[in-house]
Amino acid sequence: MTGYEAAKEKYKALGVDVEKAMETLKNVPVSLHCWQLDDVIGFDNDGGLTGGIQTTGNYPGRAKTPEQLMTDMEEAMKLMPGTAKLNIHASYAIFEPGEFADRNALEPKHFAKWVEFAKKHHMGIDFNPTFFSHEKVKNGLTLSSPDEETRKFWIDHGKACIRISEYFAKETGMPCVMNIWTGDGFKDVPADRMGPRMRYKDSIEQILSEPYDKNLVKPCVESKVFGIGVESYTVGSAEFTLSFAALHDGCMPLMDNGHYHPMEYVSDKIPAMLCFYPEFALHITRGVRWDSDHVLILDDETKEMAKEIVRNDAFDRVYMALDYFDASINRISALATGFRSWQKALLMALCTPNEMLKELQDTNQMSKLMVMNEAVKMLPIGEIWEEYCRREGVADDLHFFDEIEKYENEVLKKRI
Ligand code: RNT
Ligand code: ZN
Repeated sequence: MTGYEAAKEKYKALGVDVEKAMETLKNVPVSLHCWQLDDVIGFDNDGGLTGGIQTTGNYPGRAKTPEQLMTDMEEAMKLMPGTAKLNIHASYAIFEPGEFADRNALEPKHFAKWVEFAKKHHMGIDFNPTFFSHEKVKNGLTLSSPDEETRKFWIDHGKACIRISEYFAKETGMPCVMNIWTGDGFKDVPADRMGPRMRYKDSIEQILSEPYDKNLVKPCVESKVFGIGVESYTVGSAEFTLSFAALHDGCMPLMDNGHYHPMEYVSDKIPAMLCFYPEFALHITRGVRWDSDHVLILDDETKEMAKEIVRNDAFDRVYMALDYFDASINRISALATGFRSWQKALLMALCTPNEMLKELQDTNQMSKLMVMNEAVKMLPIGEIWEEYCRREGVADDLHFFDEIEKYENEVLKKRI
């Protein structure tokens, strides 16, 4: 009997079908963000990353051109089991030599190369208007700016992005989740907290008034508690975005688990949201003490979030996207490690005897529940993971880095 077969029997004794778990997992799309590979810089500006988020580190080999970014992503994808969906930002528009379009004038054609890439890899595409790293961010504000010209510019950007999202959905045959996040806020105590929020509300309403097919484009609004340089006040707070989504049909809320106070857990928010929202989106990341966007690893909260999606049977209601960026380590390793960690968390959740544990809770057998929860942690999930990687044709954990080292020596080190 192989290690996998022995492990499979152990799970079977608890009523878990690991074959079914692997089958389910490999078809669940997880949005893979291109921005880990170039430190969130994009191709439409040379001013670097500004606007409430920050990458740290200067590990060599950053992707500097669309070609490099795409090749790096392909390299990372060779190391990832499961199904990835491409996630890009408007700042990743690809222009012909000599061509340029500002954010308010972006068109589908500026993303044709991404569509080509997605089609080649049978991927859907998710999209994000980029409300940062641009000179028109005025005094830290975009959609909530009191300056009408500034606000209009960013509304027009949002509308252009709706049209581009619809183009992505039509081309790939998969709906496009379009996420609105702005870093709008204040460093110090504001004199008016409601005004910017009323303007933000109006701006998003104007963006969403752009005609689009609701089956193709899935807009969402991402909240945040604070950002770098905007420590005192964030316009798009949790209450703001949740209420906006609740009261605007077709607009989903997006929860990024780095965007709450450190003792607030998105794993606990997921089932609360499932009671009310037909669909919502997640940014899965790892905050270390704050919204530091560390690469996702298999830590307790990551596992707990996966459990809440799986045991509530919510794969078709929760849009899962990754969102981390670390510039201090090999970026391909970072991208693939985070994706694999989320796959592991989902696999563990799918291989958990959820029905049995729930029954213990419902019959108030809390002592036994604790014992069984601890027992489940020691089940041979590693064997199932290795089998899953084998079937998906990707390296196991112990050989994963060999590929990366090879690519680093042959490709990344040669980049200037
Ligand atoms: C920033 C938000 C946002 C970005 C990406 C690049 O705090 O999490 O989602 O990370 O849009
Ligand atoms: Zn995010």
